[in-house]
Amino acid sequence: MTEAQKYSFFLGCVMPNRFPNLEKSIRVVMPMLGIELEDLEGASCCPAPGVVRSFDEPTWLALAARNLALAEMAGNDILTGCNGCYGTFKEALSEVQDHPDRLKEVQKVFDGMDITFNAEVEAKHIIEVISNMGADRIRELVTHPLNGIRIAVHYGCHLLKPSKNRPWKKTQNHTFLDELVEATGAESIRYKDKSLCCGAGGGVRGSNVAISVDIAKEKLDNILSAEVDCILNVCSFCHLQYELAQPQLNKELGEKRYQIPVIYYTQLLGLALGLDSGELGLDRHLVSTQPLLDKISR
Ligand code: 9S8
Ligand code: 9S8
Ligand code: COM
Repeated sequence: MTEAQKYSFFLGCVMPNRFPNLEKSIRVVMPMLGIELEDLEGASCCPAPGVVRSFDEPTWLALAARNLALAEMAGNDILTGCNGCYGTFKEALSEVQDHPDRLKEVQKVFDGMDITFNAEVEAKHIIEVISNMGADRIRELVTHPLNGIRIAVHYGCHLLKPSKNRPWKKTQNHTFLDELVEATGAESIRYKDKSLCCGAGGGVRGSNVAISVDIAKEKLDNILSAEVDCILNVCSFCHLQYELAQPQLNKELGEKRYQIPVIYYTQLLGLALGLDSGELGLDRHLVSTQPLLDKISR
């Protein structure tokens, strides 16, 4: 094995404030893969691409550059577990790298602030780092294969788009995440409109919850028809949407139709590495993960 890779871990807003259980699963599992996480002191909101950039692009760029600069000054690349944060960093980086005048513009904002930024840092998603290790390597590490577990994989929009500054193959039919899921022994199940948005991003959940939940309902209905044991995501905002939309829809319906456990990739991988469900924060979900855990322990 090559020497441990080290990253500045960027939390974003949703994970530490709403889902510290996901953060914990990342902090426990990544070191088991030889990835060291260093805290990024002083980080702010990324800021959210669909929200802040839509209102004030120069402010979005300067704040994103400041977070990137903190990692650059620490001598690390920046690592995030949220697709939205990933989108902001990828797009802010390509903006300043492709347009020297925009780099100068943010450097001017940092004048007198003890911040140096040369846009030399890279931004990675947790899934990108794991995917670069390869599904075969993950399969070798698995000690508790999750055979018989049926999973609906949700990639999320910002992980993949716009494709011009994403590292993945240019296709509408991505498989890298399904491969990483199947490396745990579980099965990734096809379902209708898999690449559809969860309905949360682009500021939709923030501005109109009813529309946002209606989109989520369409996804959830398709996932229900596929008869899976859980939804798997790699984005703290998609996670929030699937966790919150299900109880809300049940309340509106007056029946418990939507009870699909929603889990994050490092939680799934952690189970396959033999970690305890509590250690992975699986006991802290809004939609109970118990049916999934019961099936795994059978
Ligand atoms: S930070 Fe502030 S709101 Fe959020 S989680 Fe992900 S996107 Fe970036
Ligand atoms: S899908 Fe459409 S925009 Fe997004 S990445 Fe996370 S939240 Fe769900
Ligand atoms: C989605 C983030 S992950 S945002 O709502 O598009 O900013």
